[in-house]
Amino acid sequence: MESPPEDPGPPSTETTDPDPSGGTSPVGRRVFLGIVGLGAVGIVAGSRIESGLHTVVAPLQAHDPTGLSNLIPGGNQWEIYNASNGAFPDVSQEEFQLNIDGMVDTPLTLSYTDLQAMPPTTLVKTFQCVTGWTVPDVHWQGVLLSEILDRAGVKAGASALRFFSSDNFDTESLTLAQARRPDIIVAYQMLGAPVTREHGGPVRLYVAPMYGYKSLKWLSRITVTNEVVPGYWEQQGYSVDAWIGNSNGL
Ligand SMILES: Nc1nc2c(c(=O)[nH]1)N[C@H]1C(S)=C(S)[C@@H](COP(=O)(O)O)O[C@H]1N2
Ligand SMILES: [Mo]
Repeated sequence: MESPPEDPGPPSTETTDPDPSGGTSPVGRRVFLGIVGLGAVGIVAGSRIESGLHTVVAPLQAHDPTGLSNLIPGGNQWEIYNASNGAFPDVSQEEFQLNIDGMVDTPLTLSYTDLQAMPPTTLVKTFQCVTGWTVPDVHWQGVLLSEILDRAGVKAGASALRFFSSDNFDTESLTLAQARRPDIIVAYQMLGAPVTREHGGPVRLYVAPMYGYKSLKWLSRITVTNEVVPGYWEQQGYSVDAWIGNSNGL
């Protein structure tokens, strides 16, 4: 048998070292990546696989080194990502608040019902994680970022948005121009129903033209600013501009 083509491997061998001291790791030893495979047949649904830096360094490789996606019946199904400590934030629709602050004329606090009362945008697209798994024809509904920005009023000199999660861990950024695109929403529905807790509910970002890591889960705060700050996954080596098919992921 011929051996398979050589895998270029991760860009830096340093990052594959579990580094029990936590000292030189770009991530730190407290970081865990929880992945729950939700197969359509449900065989692995509910199981939980957590490991330390082994899976955290996975994003640096252009495939799924955990092999987890192969275990999911039918393939092409959701993997639930939570780069923090594996505990999903638990925020009810009633207590949910989205704060918009920074370089705005009027800082806003929007409730779930405030978002639902704004003009809705529906998007249907294949969801694509940079590690290679995809889910076709996912329905989303939410509010365009541009609607929210117009309501708050963006001050002169602002050029970027920073997104915070109630996991208090992952963050994301977009340029102001990207954020005003018609295919980027603050989503309160996913898969035809309210966004579930695992998928980042009650409200997550959905950045349709970019890889999944831009679609920050458990969205809690948007800060209008003048600098693009790389989020957690980008600190692991992924492109800040995560255009599907035109970034360093695959
Ligand atoms: N807060 C938070 N948002 C996140 C992530 C995460 O670890 N934490 N993972 C990202 C990645 S890499 C992907 S592919 C998608 C996966 O969405 P899902 O967990 O709903 O399948 O969420 C993105 N948003
Ligand atoms: Mo991802």
